[in-house]
Amino acid sequence: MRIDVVSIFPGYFDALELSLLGKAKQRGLVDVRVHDLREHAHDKHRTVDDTPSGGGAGMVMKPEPWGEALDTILTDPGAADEPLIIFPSPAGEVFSQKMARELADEEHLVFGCGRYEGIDQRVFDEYAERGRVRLVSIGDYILNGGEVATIAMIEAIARLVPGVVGNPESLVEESHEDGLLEYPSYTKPAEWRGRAVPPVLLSGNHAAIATWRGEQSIERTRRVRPELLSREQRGEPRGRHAADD
Ligand code: 6GU
Repeated sequence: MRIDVVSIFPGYFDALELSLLGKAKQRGLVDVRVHDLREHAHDKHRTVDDTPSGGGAGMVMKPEPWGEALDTILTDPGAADEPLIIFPSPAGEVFSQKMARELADEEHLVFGCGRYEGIDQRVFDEYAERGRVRLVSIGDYILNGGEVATIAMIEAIARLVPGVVGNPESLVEESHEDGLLEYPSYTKPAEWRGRAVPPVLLSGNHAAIATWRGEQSIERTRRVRPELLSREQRGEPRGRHAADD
């Protein structure tokens, strides 16, 4: 998978060199390239923002550096025919494990990280007319820019690319993969500070362990995230539910 990122703070993405993602990069499973938007600003101060048309607080990112940066990426010989451009934005559709699975099937993703009050709307309109564009939020709170959101999305997507996570079984047992939160985990010692590992986990009875884990998942989801449960799991008459998709 090829991933290009455009940002005025390329240093944020040094974090992608660490751990699993760094290894996946080294092994050529994900090819991440980070571009400094200011390389595409040609005045003396390499200006990327300006005052909002119509007035108001804050600054808006100018369209010209964005156009030049994105055109450079899209015309690179290594680019896919139809890359998907993602603009992280609190005004976008909300990122989820389901979206991560969809995006992990893409050949080429381009993330355009806005700062300030956002990017001139004509940039979205231009690239939506020429190809595929999605505005994506990582939740209902405000960050100062798209960089941290992009790192979160790249981590969630890249770990679903075949080969990135060593044991693919660990992917299916996680929170959100089956629409439920994950059951609690324990390891040795069997007792720590007077707290025992639940005896069923030491019983060797694999069916009983699977049943216990399933019950724990549903109980935890009901307590912390009841909206994730289907009507059936909540004990209501059956109807369609997003978790069944
Ligand atoms: Cl994608 N960007 C910003 N600036 N804030 C956010 C966000 C994105 N998702 C949630 N908050």
